[in-house]
Amino acid sequence: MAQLSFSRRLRGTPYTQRLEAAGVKGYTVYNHTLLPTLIDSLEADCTHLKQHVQVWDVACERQVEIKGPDAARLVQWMTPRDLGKAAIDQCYYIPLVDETGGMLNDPVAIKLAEDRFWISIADSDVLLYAKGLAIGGGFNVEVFEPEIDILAVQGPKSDDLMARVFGEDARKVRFFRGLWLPFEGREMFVARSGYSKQGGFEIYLNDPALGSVLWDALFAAGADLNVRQGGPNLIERIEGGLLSYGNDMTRDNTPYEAGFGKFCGDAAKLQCIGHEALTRAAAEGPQRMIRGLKISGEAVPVCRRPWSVTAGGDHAGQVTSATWSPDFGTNVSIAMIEKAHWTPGTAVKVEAPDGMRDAVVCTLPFGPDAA
Ligand code: THG
Repeated sequence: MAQLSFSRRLRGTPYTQRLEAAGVKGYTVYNHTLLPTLIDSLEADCTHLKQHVQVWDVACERQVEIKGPDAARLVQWMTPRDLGKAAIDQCYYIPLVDETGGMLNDPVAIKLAEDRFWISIADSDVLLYAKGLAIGGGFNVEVFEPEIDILAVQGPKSDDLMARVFGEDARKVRFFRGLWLPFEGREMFVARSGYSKQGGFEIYLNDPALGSVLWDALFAAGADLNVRQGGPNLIERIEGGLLSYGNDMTRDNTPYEAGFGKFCGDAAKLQCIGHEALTRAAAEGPQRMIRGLKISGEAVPVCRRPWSVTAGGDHAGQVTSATWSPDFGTNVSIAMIEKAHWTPGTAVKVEAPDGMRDAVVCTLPFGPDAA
């Protein structure tokens, strides 16, 4: 397999040296930044995550800061999620959509003050988009990328590890809320969030010089908790139904197709970008939607481009993420499935690179009872 060429454009993080010293085996590129995806093996990484606690370099989840008198108005213009009652230090999963109602990103937004937000972005260039909107629309805001490098602590022993490093207050952080907790004489935003279903925290490190200090503190405090380095795990995230922007949904999809209807307010009232298209899409109802698919046969290869899904010879959708799940004893996948075939239990065929396979539509997240 060909290698990636490294350069300044492919950004490292304050944790990269530590990752490499600990023997990281694989990266992907996310927001032009290295993101570790393989430590030992996908299966061993997944099993460890479900049993212990892992430290993840997710500094690639870059922050777009929007600050100033028009900050709240600009953020609300960018998303159909109603942020009217948003509380300070709370996190909100917000679809960003364009004028056609197409998804541009699915970030976590944090309201830090009435006039200050972080948009913790998935893999697309929201900084440029927000700057364009602010400049073109005459918003009185600053839009910039602050020096914030998230380190995630994920897994069932996360509370114990965090309490040892950040104090007992860490246990009080509620889901999708944050507290400013002390570390090395600074206060850092610590939220109960992260890209796994195993529970955990995200530490918004605000001094890159403290990156290896924080890393070392977590590993020193967690030796008896079997702490290990990790990263977003393909198996765990597909089982848990966590979507990946650019893979499972793109600009071609509305938030309703992505299953984000619950994160959309009344688009017409919000006057957000795309409100006309979204109002029409909501009235018509989606024609396709995100689903799980259990795919038969032995372990599937990596899904590098969408795999066609058919039913009785008709187009029924596409698989965009897939992997073998040791815990469920089957291949699990995330797919965009057309309305005529999206009922859980529907039998379909998947055109995998190594041949046709039988598959069954099911709900997300995957569970022992999923159809
Ligand atoms: N954390 C932070 N920023 C991020 C991510 C993150 N930016 C990029 C990417 N991940 C955005 N994607 C997601 C996808 C799912 C979730 C968060 C970010 C997530 N979803 C919860 C779930 O599905 O169980 C529910 C969220 C809710 O109920 O509001 O956590 O991981 N900082």
